[in-house]
Amino acid sequence: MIKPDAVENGYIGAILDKITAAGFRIVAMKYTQLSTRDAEIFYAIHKERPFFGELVEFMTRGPIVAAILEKDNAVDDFRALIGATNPEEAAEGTIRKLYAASIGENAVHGSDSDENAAIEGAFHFSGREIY
Ligand code: FUP
Repeated sequence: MIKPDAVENGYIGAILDKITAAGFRIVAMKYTQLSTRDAEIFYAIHKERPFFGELVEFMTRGPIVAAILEKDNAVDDFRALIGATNPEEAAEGTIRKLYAASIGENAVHGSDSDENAAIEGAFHFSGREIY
């Protein structure tokens, strides 16, 4: 996902450019806004964390871009491309270093495993939206 902060700041094009330049193929994509229920389901793993309320508030405050990306070693390579969760700790040139302001508003989400990528892809897209 390209998160609401990056959409608000006009970074959709720049972020998609970095993603495709890094060799990812976009197999599904949509511009949409999460409801509170959507965000609570998507981030259910963080339900007990102190930042959960703020995370849901942030993720629902404006539109996002959701996408499924395909590449060999996609999960690890995408996490390397986006950088550390906290942009202050993200490597130079990574998407979060370039386009994110804080750990709470960090521009992009990437799946952390192939299993979660399948779950998260199915959360956003039906089979007929995947090419
Ligand atoms: P990541 O896998 O890098 O997206 O990071 P996590 O799954 O650990 O966290 C998901 C989201 O929770 C982050 F993108 C932002 C939010 N978060 C905070 O707001 N504070 C924290 O200390 C950790 C995560």
